[in-house]
Amino acid sequence: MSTTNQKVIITCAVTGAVHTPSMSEYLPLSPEQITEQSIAAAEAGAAILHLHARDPIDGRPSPDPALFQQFVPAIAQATDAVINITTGGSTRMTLEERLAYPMRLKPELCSLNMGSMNFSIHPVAKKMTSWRYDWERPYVEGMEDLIFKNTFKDIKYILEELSAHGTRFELECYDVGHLYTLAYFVDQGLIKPPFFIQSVFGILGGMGADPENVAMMRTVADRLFGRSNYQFSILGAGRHQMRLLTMGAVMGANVRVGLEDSIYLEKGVKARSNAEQVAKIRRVLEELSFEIATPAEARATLGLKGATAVDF
Ligand code: KMH
Ligand code: ZN
Repeated sequence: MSTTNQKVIITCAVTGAVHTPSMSEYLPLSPEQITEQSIAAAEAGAAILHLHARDPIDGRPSPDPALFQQFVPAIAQATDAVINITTGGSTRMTLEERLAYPMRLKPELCSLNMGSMNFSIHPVAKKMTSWRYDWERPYVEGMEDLIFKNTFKDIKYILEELSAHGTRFELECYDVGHLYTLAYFVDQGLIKPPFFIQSVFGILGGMGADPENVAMMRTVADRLFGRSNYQFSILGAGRHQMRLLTMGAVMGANVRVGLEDSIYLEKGVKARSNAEQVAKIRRVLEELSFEIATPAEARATLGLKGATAVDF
């Protein structure tokens, strides 16, 4: 059966750990900014909010549970969007740091990165003419020599520890091999359908944002899992964002936007908020007669435990 008539779940990744404050003045950094932009993104149509924390003093990515607590409960109180907490953190954080807040909150949904890889935006440093904070330049340039570590043991640990609390996963797949890694964990009985496969295109170190790669990921996922056992979703980094998401939706995928993935709204125009990107993809999809999923519909589709089962 075709799944292309299904409602589209919009995820918004609000701030992330890739972009730095000097790259966009609109990137939310403080708990207040993250709260305000998350609520606006949900009001614009995002059913899922993917969240990282930053130090309010200088905007550097932080795994500190006390910082997360300054915005996550406030967002949960103001919206019914699904709260999705990163377990990827940043390439500089230890696994223990990355899991500190997810283990405390026991959210409905967490990201889970399906392999170790190079993951870098160091070429952007050459284009920057000034930096707002001292940490930014070494942070961005240093990515050239860092590994985003997600070993089989790490993935197994995250699956075991968080599944025990009923948390499910946004499975970040940056390459076709990551689908086979997911299939391995399915075989091990560590994860059950429906799988929420976030296919990530256009990250330096992962697969490129070519339409053929979207088709390949869809084909391999169909073969490994069967279409009725997974939800496909598309993340296109940087300038690829809106076009790749539109292509994905036509293929029956859900979509992810947000300033974590792109600071632009269109060529040469920075997004002034996360909500602007949500509103844009929503506009495009509705023009194509797609319906947008509510948070309740996203919960039902992804088999989530519900917001009342989270330790806010
Ligand atoms: N930054 C994205 C490409 C995570 O937070 O676990 C992937 C991501 C990782 O969202
Ligand atoms: Zn993230």
